[in-house]
Formats: sequence, structure tokens, C-alpha cells
Amino acid sequence: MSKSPIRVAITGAGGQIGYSLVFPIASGAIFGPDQPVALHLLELPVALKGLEGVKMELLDCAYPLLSEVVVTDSAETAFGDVDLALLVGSKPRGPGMERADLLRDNGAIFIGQGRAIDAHAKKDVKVLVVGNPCNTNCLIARAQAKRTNPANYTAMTRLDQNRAKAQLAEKAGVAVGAVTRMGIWGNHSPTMYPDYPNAFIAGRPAAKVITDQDWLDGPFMTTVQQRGKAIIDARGKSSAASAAFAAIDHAREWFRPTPAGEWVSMAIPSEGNPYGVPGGLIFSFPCTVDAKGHYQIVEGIDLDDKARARIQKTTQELIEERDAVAAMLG
Ligand code: NAX
Repeated sequence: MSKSPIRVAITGAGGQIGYSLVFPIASGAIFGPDQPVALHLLELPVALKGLEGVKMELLDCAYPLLSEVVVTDSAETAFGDVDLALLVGSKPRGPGMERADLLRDNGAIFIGQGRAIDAHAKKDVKVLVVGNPCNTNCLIARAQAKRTNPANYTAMTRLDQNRAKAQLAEKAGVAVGAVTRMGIWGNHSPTMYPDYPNAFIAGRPAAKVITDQDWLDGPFMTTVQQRGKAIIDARGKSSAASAAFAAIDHAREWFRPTPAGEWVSMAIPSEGNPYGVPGGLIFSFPCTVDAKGHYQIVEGIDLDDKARARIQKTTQELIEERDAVAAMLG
């Protein structure tokens, strides 16, 4: 094989999202059928034995594109020379744990991993934080970026976009591919704003196709905002495969141009955005990606008072999260 591999680090690779993530990536789901990949899998020492088992399975799949699998508990090794870092591992919220404790405990992880990325990854590494609270964990990792590009630190709201598209498609009785421009604004949390007024179904505004306004403002919004909890209630475990495929969607579509007329939701640094969201947050906006793999926020999106109030609410939550970890932002 002549091309050199693209190196992808995955943290928490021994967890349930990790298990759904590594196999499609090894088979070419992000970089296509001609591009070799090397996987750098990071876990806590306690989970390394299980991760060695995942490595055995990866090898047993005999993927032609998989050039190397590194299994390690060293962040320095895991992030060494990587082009893409998927930060999935984080500390889950335990019983009786306050949100502020969760933010602080995870902050310590993301300071360490942010430093290791900045010291050891490729200079133009692209970073996607999946581990929750993902927007603020990303903010903390990005605060360590001195050598790497701070614009390349992003968090995942793609699962929310995918969930919103699926709900609209089901209600309209169309294939999910007919739903476009489904932007998510703000935090990956129940305060997010799924921007249905600007979405299209089969080329027409969603609200002209789905005329049940009460459903759009009620069950649609709450289903998308609280889907994670509904899946835990049904499955007894949090979403894993859908989260892994959303991470793949986010990464794949960050390396190639967005098709005309489509948007991708990405939580990105808020500096200089045209919508009045304060800087210094990792905030989800509708974006497009150009041929060089750079994202831009979509400009000129029409937001009425109701939309602005919703965006204000999720902004406020992100400001509070940021304030809770201010000491970790350097
Ligand atoms: P699991 O608990 O199955 O796996 C997490 C793995 O991370 C574990 O194997 C653990 O050993 C490892 N880990 C913990 N700290 C680590 C560290 N410092 N370095 C390396 N590895 C570490 O959780 P899973 O279901 O895979 O979920 C992972 C994260 O994704 C959670 O924070 C979860 O809340 C978050 N999610 C984010 C979503 C999003 O849309 N942004 C949706 C899905 C998911 O809820």
C-alpha cells in the first residue's frame, strides 16, 4: 500500500462507544476505501486487558486498510503524531454527584489530554470531544493548545442533528436523506436548540411540510433534547452505536466539502461568530466545510425571537459551565 496511514487516537476505546467506533474506522468509514489508517487506542490501566481483546478482534477482521493498532494507557503515546483525536473517555456522573463535581473531575482528564495532544499530535490535528460534558471538556482541552490550532478543537452535537433529522423524516413520512439543513445550536444538553424553522424537507421549509406546529414546538423539541435519557430508560445503557456513527459523521464531514445546500452541526469555538454568542465558549452552530477541510459558520440564518430566546438559554448554561471550570482555563 503506497499511502502513509492517517493516525487516529481514540480515548476510552475500551468502552461501549469505543467498541462501536473502532471497527467502522478500520474499514474506511472516515477516510474512504483507499486510505490506510492506524488506530491509537487509549484506556485507563484497569481497562487495558479488555482493550487488548478488542485489538485481537480488529486484527481478526483482516481489514486491508488497518496498518497498525496501538493499545496504551499513556496519553503521550496515544496522541503521538495523530491527525485526528476522538476524545470519548470521560468520567461518568455517579450517584449523588453534583454537576460541578462532574465538570471538575472531567476537567482534570481534559487538561492532561489537552497537554498531551498539544505536545505530541500533528500540528494541524483535528480534535473531536464526545465525552460529556463535551462542550466544556473541549473548552478545557483547547485551553492547552499552544502549538496546535485552537480552531481545531470541537465537540459533538452531530448525534443531536441526526436525531432531529430522523424525527422530522418519520413525521413527514420521507426518507431521512430528504431532510437537510438541520442545525443544532448551543450545548449538547437538554438546552440545545434544534433549529427546525430553518430545516428543509425535500427542498421545502420543514414547517411547510409538517404543519403541526404544536408537534414541532412540543414533542419534536423535547424528543431531540431528551433522547439520550429515553435511550437509557429503554436500553438500560446509554446510546453507543448511534453516538459512534455520529462521531464518524462529524469527522468524515470535517475532512471533505459539505454538499451544496447542506449544513453540519459542530460545536466549535464561538469567537467571532456572527450571531452575538459571546466568545470563549464551545458552541454548536450550523456550519459548512470547504475543500481544505476548514469549517465556517453559516451566515445569515434567520432567527426569530423564539429562536433567539432558546439560543440565549443554552448560551447561559454554557457560560455557567465555563465559570465552574474557570480555574482550569489558564
Ligand atoms: P463507557 O463508560 O462505556 O466508556 C468510557 C471509557 O472511557 C471506559 O472504558 C473508561 O475506562 C474510559 N476512560 C475513562 N477515563 C479515561 C481516561 N482518562 N483516559 C482514557 N480512557 C478513559 O462510556 P461510553 O458509553 O462509551 O460513553 C463515553 C462518553 O460519551 C460519556 O461521557 C458519554 O456521556 C458520552 N456521550 C456523548 C454523546 C454526545 O453526543 N456528545 C452521546 C453519547 C454519550 O452519552
